[in-house]
Amino acid sequence: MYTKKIGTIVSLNKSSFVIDIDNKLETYIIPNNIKHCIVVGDIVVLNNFNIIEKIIDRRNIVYRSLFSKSKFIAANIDQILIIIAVKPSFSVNLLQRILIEASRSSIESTIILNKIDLKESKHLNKILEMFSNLKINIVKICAHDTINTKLLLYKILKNKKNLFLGQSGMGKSTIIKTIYNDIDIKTREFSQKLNTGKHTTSFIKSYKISEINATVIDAPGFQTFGLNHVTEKEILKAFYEFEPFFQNCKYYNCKHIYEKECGIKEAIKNNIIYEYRYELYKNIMINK
Ligand SMILES: Nc1nc2c(ncn2[C@@H]2O[C@H](COP(=O)(O)OP(=O)(O)OP(=O)(O)O)[C@@H](O)[C@H]2O)c(=O)[nH]1
Ligand SMILES: [Zn+2]
Repeated sequence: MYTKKIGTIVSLNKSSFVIDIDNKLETYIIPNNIKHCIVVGDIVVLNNFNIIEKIIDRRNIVYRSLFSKSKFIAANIDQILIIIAVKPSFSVNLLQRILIEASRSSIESTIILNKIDLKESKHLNKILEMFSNLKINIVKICAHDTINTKLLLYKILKNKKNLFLGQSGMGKSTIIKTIYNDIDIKTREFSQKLNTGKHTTSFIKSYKISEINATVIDAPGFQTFGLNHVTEKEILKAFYEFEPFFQNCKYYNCKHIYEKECGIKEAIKNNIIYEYRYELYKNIMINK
């Protein structure tokens, strides 16, 4: 009999993928012709021979790109959590880039500040104040404090497919270990399937937290986030506080970079727009 199976890709490496079919994990080889087409979070149809026959239309796809080279991260996401930490220092530019990608793909985003047991610098406080005033959701945790981390994050993650992104060293793996139920059989089953035996962040993989009906997708830490695929209009959309001032720009196609009579520049002079945020805008527009 010809039976088709539908499942969600939970992990990928160069040659094989792990798929969740009705809560059971199965591993198959990726055929060469679709190697670069599938991504974690994809819902796919397998034929009798366990070959991917179809990728169901994606709600969204998160990726980064450098020149014409794109790196898919995950698909069908409800929320992006950007992990930063009190220490070591992190790139605000990178954080802003992820916020832009979230805005482009119309996915809500939350900043998770980890390691609040360490002392925050004045600079960090200023950055956090800026994002907070811009109505960007910030949640502060100490991943070593299991009870409170679970309490805070479970509320945010509940009933959602959550993508965790962040630079190396911010504590992403520690957070995932903290919120993930260690005794859940899936952990062991999953590790065995991938033949790692322990939790390492070397490729993108997802975990189910059944208690709260949530999925956590863990992507390896990275140092760059190219936005070559994002249009200038989409970048501007992420700097939504600029919008009321466009009408004061002399030129209808003002890019707010080289033009002199510019509503955005005027708003910065009048301390209405954060200069720091504008510098991020300028830098990202020039070096997408
Ligand atoms: N003080 C403090 N240290 C933490 C906290 N969370 C994580 N760490 C430490 O930060 C270091 C980095 O944590 P990881 O979880 O390995 O970081 P990561 O972001 O997953 O890094 P990669 O695996 O390189 O992507 C480890 O030494 C952790 O013990 C925290 O809340 N407070
Ligand atoms: Zn302008």
